[in-house]
Amino acid sequence: MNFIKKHKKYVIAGSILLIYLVVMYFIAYRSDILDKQTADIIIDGIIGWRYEDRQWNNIYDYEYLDDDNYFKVYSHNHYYGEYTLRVNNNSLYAFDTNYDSLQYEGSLMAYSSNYDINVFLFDYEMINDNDRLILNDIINSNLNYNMSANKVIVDLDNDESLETIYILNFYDDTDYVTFSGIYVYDEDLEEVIVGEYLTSFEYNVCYILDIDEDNKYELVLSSLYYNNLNYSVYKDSGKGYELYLQ
Ligand SMILES: [Ca+2]
Ligand SMILES: [Ca+2]
Repeated sequence: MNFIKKHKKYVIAGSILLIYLVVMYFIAYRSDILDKQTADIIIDGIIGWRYEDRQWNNIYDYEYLDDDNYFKVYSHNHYYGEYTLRVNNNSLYAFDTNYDSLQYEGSLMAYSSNYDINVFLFDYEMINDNDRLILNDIINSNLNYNMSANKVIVDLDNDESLETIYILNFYDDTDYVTFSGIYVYDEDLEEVIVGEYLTSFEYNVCYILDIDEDNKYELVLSSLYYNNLNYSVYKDSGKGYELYLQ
């Protein structure tokens, strides 16, 4: 006790130095972890993104998909397991350890990463009368019967309050898309992610996943333009969802 009192100044200085070193160590440690994070995300063999050196880039070369590289494979509402992949002519082929190929219909998303990527599995739900009232208000018109509208309910920002994502597509008599929109509705706040009149694009929400470990989900949207299917990632920038990867 006397020793501490006697050398109070040195004890305080030593403690501050120690705390400083511990904090600096954890900052350097965290920085080192972030530097080493890598991920590949591939959708349908149509598009892929790679995270490396703290940035995302498009994947153009799929030759690296060797037999040792196992990906976690998903549809929007199902996790299939781990498979090796082949990409050929914009198609994705997944093989198990016996080299049997995965039989699937529709869309597949696959990722391989050395950090946690959280995937939210969901089913599309039909809209109800209350949704119609909300949507009438949002798009300021009476919803006609040539409309395809679905919703997905999810807590996008991890605040324990659920958001509703509305997916709307209107068609005219020739099945031409006359309006396509994706909205996020949170109590009485709505946000337009995409919304286009007189468009040939048909948008849908295909995957919901957290690709960057910030506990907030990104949205993977598909856009169908005539027969041309493409995907892009939208991320909440803090001021709403914005195009992040394409
Ligand atoms: Ca929420
Ligand atoms: Ca995120």
